[in-house]
Amino acid sequence: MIDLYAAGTSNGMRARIALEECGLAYTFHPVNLEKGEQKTPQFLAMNPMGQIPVMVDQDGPGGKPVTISQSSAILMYCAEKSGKLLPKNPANRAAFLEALMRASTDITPTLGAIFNSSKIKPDAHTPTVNWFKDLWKGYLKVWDDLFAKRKYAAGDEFTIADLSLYAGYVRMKKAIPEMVAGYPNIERWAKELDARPAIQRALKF
Ligand SMILES: N[C@@H](CCC(=O)N[C@@H](CS)C(=O)NCC(=O)O)C(=O)O
Repeated sequence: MIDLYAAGTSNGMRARIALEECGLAYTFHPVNLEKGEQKTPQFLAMNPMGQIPVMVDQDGPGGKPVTISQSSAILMYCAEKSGKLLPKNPANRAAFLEALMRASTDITPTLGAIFNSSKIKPDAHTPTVNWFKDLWKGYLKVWDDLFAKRKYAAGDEFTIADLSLYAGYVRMKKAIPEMVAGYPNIERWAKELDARPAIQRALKF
């Protein structure tokens, strides 16, 4: 029995997409971030950082319960538990780890910086927002060039690196569509992922 506590942010989507794509049954518990539900004593007992997503697996390794936060840790956990979406060829592991970290640690924090600095004080932060927007565009240009040569984020195999990147991409596309426009190879890749039933189920927040 797995419980997922999340909201429809890129980090929340990343975790939910992982569960759906790995075929793991779970109960979804929506967390209202505006109401501060991530700061209640009950939530902080699961994740003292007071942030979503959090996953609780009553049937962790050795049959013991596991509580885990950090969207990319949840991605890895789901992939390892299900034996899915990790590179089969060990020679591809370095490229896989690189793609996963690029997607998880470059894309989502930059997206967060753009959203949060525009939200907090839009006028005062224009140069800051623009700096992060240029950073984002630079990252997407590199991904676009990569997708000209490879089918998926880490090469020929579809892995959780794709899921991580997709969560950030799709969140930005919904919020500021022009930030993902003009990258034809990314669009080709995203279109394929858009059509995956597991991803469609996961995005219904
Ligand atoms: N590095 C963490 C970041 C988690 C995070 O930033 N969660 C945000 C939503 S995307 C959150 O819960 N924000 C509410 C808050 O900080 O109070 C991850 O990958 O899961």
